[in-house]
Amino acid sequence: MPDLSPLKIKIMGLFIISNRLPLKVSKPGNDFVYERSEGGLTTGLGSLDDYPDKHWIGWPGIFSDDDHDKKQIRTDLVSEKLHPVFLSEEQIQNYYEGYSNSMIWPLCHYFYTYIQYETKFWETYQEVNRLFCEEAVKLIKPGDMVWIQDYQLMLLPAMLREKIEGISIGYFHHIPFPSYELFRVLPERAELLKGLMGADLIGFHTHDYMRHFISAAYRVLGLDSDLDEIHFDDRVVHVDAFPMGINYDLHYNAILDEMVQKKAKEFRKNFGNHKLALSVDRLDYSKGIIHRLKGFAQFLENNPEYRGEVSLVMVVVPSRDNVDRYADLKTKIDEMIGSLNGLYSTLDWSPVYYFYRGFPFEELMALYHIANFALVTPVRDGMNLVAKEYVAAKRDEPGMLILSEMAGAAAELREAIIINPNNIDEIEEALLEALKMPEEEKKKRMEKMRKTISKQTVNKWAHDFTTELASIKSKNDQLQNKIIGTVSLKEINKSYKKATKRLIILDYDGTLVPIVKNPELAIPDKQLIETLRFLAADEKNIVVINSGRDAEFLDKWFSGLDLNLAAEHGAFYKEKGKWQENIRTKFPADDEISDIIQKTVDKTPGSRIEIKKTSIVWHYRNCDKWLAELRQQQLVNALMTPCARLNLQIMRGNKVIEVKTTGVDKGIEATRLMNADKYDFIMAMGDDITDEDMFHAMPAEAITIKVGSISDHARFSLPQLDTVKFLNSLMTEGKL
Ligand code: GDG
Repeated sequence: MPDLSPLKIKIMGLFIISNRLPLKVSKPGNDFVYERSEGGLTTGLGSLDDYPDKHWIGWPGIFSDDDHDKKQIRTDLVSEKLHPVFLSEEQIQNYYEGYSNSMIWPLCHYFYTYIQYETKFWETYQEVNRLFCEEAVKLIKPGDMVWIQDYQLMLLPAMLREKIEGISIGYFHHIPFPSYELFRVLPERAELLKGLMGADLIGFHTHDYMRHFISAAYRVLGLDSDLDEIHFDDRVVHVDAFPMGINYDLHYNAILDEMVQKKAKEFRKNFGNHKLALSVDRLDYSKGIIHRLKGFAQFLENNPEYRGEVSLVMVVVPSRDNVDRYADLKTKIDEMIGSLNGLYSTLDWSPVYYFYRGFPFEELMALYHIANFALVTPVRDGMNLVAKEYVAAKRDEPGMLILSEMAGAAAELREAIIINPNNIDEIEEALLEALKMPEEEKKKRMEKMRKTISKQTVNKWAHDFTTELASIKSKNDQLQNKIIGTVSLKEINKSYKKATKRLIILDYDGTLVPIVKNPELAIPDKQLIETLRFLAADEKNIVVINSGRDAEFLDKWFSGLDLNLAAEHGAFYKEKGKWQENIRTKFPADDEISDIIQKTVDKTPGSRIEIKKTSIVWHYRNCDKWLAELRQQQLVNALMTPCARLNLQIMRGNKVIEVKTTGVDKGIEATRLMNADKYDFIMAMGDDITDEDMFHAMPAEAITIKVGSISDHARFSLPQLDTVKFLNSLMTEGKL
């Protein structure tokens, strides 16, 4: 979690980029008519008062081949800070209906078999993402913040990062992010993930989606994460959950509006006295409409006393019904409702009131308000705002929400009656439970849910996201500033040259040689040996290799050079050709610790044990990540008590768990070296947590360098492992 303390950010422009602009454009006569669409997103983003200069980039929702018309639309919208990206019918067909809605959408909703793949879908998806990028490049300046919305634009973050420097980029995924087993199905899985990695912050509705994404980044791109941070190139990409909310006041107060009240009365009168279960969704297979109808049919069949008492009011908003899959779904819904109504309807009661059309906002609010229950049964849903809107719009009236556990909203609305929509019995039972629930209980549960959603509003969602994005940007900037470039190299060179006595401490694995799967193969090459020889030949220099390796290994490769060596994380050091002990506590002679570690090795393929004089190490570089994480926790738990008893410390390193004697670390050795003489240039280079002990032990003016990644703990970083090149340029004042 990044530091969210108030930031001194210079507020620049905020650019929202989404597939659609928040408006409808039409041309009934000679002139264009623009109608603003006031969805939740528009409200949330509109509330971001910290950013007065807000722009929106997106498709205007109208096709035109006429340049004059396009120019006109652009001119009309620019004063509203809306910037159109014009797309052809074919582009919308292939990028939106095609790749977005026939590949990504079914996959993210676990409808693997519904995928339809055509090469031109993917080609157009890339082309349209590029068009969005081109429009954005014309408008966005360094320092601006960009917030990209949803799965139609997954390639855009990386495209923008490449084109414009110094911007902060956020991406929010409104739909579920599936488990790796599903995501791996996508032929372009790596490209999509790399596209997203261009962002500084990637947001999801729930922690589950976030977890799936981090796992996909590891399995597809091999990217390691540290909790919610993924290291990518020389940046940190943050991943977090931001559950989207609604405009709470608007929905809570809706019934105070005269028009809504009028409609509510009218509807109540027309529906008669029976109880109403309400559902509102777009026509989509993910929404569980068929499951709901089956559940309701079973409820009526098994509980005849409720026939004539309870109706299902179903609002299905038309969507994509020119696509076969959707047309089939519609036919199935029509048939099921037809047969259900045919079977049970009476002259004054219908089991299902079915509306295949959208309702004006006031009517929708009236329906929410009079409905006794909301029956929300998606088989997968990113969040589901309808559930939240219903709870708010009921105001203080008792109502009840029946909610699928497959909706993101279920993570927050725990007081709802939670069901698995695939279990038709559960839908029937939930209806019975809701019908029989005492009024007081309903009121209590609805109130608790109202409290939750009144806090987590859409405005808070937008504010939380942008605040975190700004904070991450400033953290990434700080980290970027640490990367050794021309300016900092010059500075380091200057103090190197000026110095009369220098202490240079170098870690070995991951600093002088790359980390490889088999540590025996990590041996120094000729170039490294020559560089070290050259460095040590300067009589002003004391050069030390301070490593976790044992004395034998270091002697084998470095005894021919005029270097000081320190082995086993500072437990032993070699000076003037002789090994000395730095150990304060001896490692116990019995086998208790090695037995525990050996057991872990036996059940973890790819891992191994290393027994050194002062420590025993469990290496897991070659293991499956998930299994290694599990075993790591188990091992630390198992080691805790014996280590406390034997006065040993457990240390987590880079893909290792090391048990060692207390009071010895690389920092102790660095301190010993610094106390042994006076230096006017002290430098330490290292790549992992054990090296940070050295960094901490050093005075503030020392040159501490993190190699291979970026770090909070070192003054500088060399994100690529090019220590040899760096050391050479240090000595020769050359370039990096
Ligand atoms: C995607 C994700 C995620 C519906 N019918 C009418 C109407 N609506 C409004 C509702 C609500 C919105 O549409 C639907 O929002 P959902 O969240 O339920 O679903 P998606 O549109 O699929 O949205 C979803 C969401 O993004 C946000 O991140 O929650 O999981 O799929 O606001 O009120 N509005 C009016 N008449 C209707 O007939 N006026």
